[in-house]
Amino acid sequence: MTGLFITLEGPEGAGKSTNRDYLAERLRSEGIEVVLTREPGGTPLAERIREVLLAPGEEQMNPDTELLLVFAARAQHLAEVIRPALARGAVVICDRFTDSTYAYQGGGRGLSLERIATLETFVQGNLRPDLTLVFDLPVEVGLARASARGRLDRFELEGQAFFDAVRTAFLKRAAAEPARYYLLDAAQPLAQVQHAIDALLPTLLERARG
Ligand code: T5A
Repeated sequence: MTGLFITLEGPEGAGKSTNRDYLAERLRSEGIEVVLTREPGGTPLAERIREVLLAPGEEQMNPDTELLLVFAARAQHLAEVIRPALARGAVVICDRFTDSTYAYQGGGRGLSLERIATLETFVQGNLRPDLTLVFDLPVEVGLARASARGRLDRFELEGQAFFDAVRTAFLKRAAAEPARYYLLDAAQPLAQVQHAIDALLPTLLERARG
């Protein structure tokens, strides 16, 4: 039996964490085993790598270092959490995954997409999400939501051009593979975003029950 791998993606402050919890609750109330996790992070060791990635520091992080740290955390997360959960038939809901690498390190930092694809295959083999929800919204709306929470992390300190490139990369990936991506207008009021998620539930339940 293999489970269902769902990822939530989008720019800063798009509502991924809020709706990750919402989706998990809806599936659990139907008796489905859900493993809720996030990237970078998801295991104690991967969370330590997350701290390194997010902490602003005096020494500028080289983009290749950033890319390798993201995939190092992912290798640990896959081995310890994601693969075992999928193997026992659970639904894994992950707040960000490799689409974020294509968007932030590829789009934002301008690293080669081929290099990212090489690391993706090295770390994941042929594992890819079954479904990816992309929470799309104007950059300034997302950043305003994120800044309302207080101190900004190393990525949130980037400028408008970086986040425009991130958003464009997500939209491009979603357009290129419509069967895997489900695009949501995350600028809408939360109730409407969750209404759109509800519309997906019958399909998700069917797939989760195999
Ligand atoms: N990263 C990650 C990479 O560079 N490469 C990678 O490969 C990976 C995996 C991780 C950072 O790491 C980078 C990208 C990121 O910069 P993170 O904390 O996981 O950071 O990601 P963030 O996007 O920074 O997380 P946020 O918490 O800021 O955004 P969320 O989760 O999208 O938003 P959420 O749910 O916390 O909501 C933010 C606020 O908006 C409100 C919520 O109540 C909350 O206050 N809100 C709404 N308000 C109005 N209307 C709605 N529809 C709303 N939805 C939510």
